[in-house]
Amino acid sequence: MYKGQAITVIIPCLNEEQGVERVLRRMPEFVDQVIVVDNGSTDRTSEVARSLGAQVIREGVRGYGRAYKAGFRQATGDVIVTLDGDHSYPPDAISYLLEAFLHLEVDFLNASRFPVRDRRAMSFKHKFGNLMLSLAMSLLFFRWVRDSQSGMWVFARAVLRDMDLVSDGMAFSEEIKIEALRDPKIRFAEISIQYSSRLGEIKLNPWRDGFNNLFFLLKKRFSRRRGGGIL
Ligand SMILES: Nc1nc2c(ncn2[C@@H]2O[C@H](COP(=O)(O)OP(=O)(O)O)[C@@H](O)[C@H]2O)c(=O)[nH]1
Ligand SMILES: [Mg+2]
Repeated sequence: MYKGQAITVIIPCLNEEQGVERVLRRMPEFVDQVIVVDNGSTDRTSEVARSLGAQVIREGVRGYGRAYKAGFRQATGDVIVTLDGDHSYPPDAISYLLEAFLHLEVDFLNASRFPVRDRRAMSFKHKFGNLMLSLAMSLLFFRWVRDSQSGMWVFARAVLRDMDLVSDGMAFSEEIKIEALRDPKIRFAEISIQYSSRLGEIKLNPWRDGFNNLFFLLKKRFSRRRGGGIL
């Protein structure tokens, strides 16, 4: 519990045995439920996560978005916090983000990786790609978002009820922010965190996922909403 709110942390993992161990060892005591969603890891990700007290969910179909949707269905907390299993996002920032979430009285808080202080954490190509995608999202949805691709968010579980989340892949990260921004009932804010270099191998394919995400933004902007939430 954090100031009367039950907290669920969700971590999607694909072959992150090294990173997830570090992340789980640094998980704050006040977190009530830790969910690791694994779909197809061939290393010891699930065993390591279970041994460190996480609830491990197996999802049959691959994909970052798919994993999150499976995790959301099992979440019981009032507030959901997400981060990668690669130890690039700081578990120590969870208390700081929750404090800001409550203090700012928002419903969705995005943790921005920018400005990146650790030069090894993100290559120039990645920074440039991230900037372009965030710029595209800001222009298409009329709201300045510094880091549309961040994987660390803090939000009230209740907001999922009205979200139309269709992406099963990496575009899920921008989609959940778009759904938050589009809904006038959801108060949105963004603050900076420290981002560091990941442990283990990157799952993102920069060119393929970059263009997919750009295309997804356009599709999301100009297609009709399906309506109905995911929970
Ligand atoms: N369960 C699951 N997790 C995934 C999948 N793809 C990526 N991930 C996890 O999602 C997080 C983000 O992937 P990552 O390679 O770090 O991408 P980046 O942070 O955008 O560079 C990591 O914890 C990955 O292990 C997937 O298909 N299934
Ligand atoms: Mg990552």
